[in-house]
Amino acid sequence: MHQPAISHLAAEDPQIAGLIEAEAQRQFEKIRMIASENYVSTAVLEATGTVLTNKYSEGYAGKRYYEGQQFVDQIETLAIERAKELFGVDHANVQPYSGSPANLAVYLAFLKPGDTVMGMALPHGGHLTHGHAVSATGKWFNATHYGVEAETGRVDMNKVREAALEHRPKLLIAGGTAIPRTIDFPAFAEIAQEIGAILLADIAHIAGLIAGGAHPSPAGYADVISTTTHKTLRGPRGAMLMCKEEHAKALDRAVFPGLQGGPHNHTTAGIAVALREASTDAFKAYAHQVVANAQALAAALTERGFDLVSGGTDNHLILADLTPKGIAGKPAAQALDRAGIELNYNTVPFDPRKPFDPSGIRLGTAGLTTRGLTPEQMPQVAQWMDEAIVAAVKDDGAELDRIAGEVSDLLSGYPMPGYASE
Ligand code: DSN
Repeated sequence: MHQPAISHLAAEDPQIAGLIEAEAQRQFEKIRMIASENYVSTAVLEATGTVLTNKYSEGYAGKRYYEGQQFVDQIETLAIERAKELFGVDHANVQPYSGSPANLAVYLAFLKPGDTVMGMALPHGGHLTHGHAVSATGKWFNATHYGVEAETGRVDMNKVREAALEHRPKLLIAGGTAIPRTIDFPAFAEIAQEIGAILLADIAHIAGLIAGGAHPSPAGYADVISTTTHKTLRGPRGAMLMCKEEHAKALDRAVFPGLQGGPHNHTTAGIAVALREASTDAFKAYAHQVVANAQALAAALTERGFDLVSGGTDNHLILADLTPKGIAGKPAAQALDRAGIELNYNTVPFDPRKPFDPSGIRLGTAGLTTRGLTPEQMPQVAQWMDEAIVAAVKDDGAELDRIAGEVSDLLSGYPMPGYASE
């Protein structure tokens, strides 16, 4: 059953309630390894499902356009103060609806259409909003990109510097969505300083690792830090922007009234709760365990002949090229899902295949670590993955179902916040 219970919903709308219950059970039974997903705490779930959803609050604490902000102001201020403390920044804005609007606010704050930006290429691990051609950021700005080296799967900071000196972007972006290695924020800052660019560190994937001390922080190096709140940070779906004091006004204005209307107050409350959780010793241990699990899983996959981009991982994320396994990413991801192992197909750097049918898979350990799995169990996870891929190649559905049963048996012993097995 979903926790907190959804009995009112079940009475009012059994169809939707039934689907939510089914989703809760699905999340309980699967090893969820989509690298951008996690399980929020029951406290975060409760905060996001409250009467705060009834309230409009355009503006910022103390300067709202509607009355009745006595409590919302306090909630948003708490979220901001917790973010500032946790990440060691001068200023935080907790209103962006999600990562893409948060990044767009940075463009609005610092750039004019047509200005040059430079981010990591999407097929090399960047994000759509880092100037990809199909994104508004690629259509309205002059986007240039850096990537990883074919031999190492890693970014060569000398090449980033050369490209930055050639293109002289006004905005340089560090970070992305499929980067298994430590991001060198000091080196990015040095380059940004040399060319007079604003440095944006997009830490959406690694925010929880940074909060827990398991990845170096961009605070003190980047002009602006953007992050979603729902990945390794383990909060509700939302985003934050953090910056040095000198950029606070420009960023706040870009978020509201530049791009958004009223903030989602129920999400703000959930973010505040998640930030408090992320400041605990238990969360620090969690962040380090996420990395330990990813490294143990990477080692076990390598032993089984998986070709990992960059040869392993420093964080929560693993990117594998399945070409040596004789299967493309999409059919593999579909077979793994049937086998109870959820991840996504993904392009790998220099992928000869198309993004909708690429060569690789991307996986992460934030969710399975929240469930309580440990490095000792990662060889078993790698074995199931390997067996499922062999079964997919042979089109052996029965074998996939056998693995799904074993996965579900294992996970039945690991509680999931938000769900109570009957
Ligand atoms: N969808 C997110 C991810 O999976 O990394 C990025 O926006």
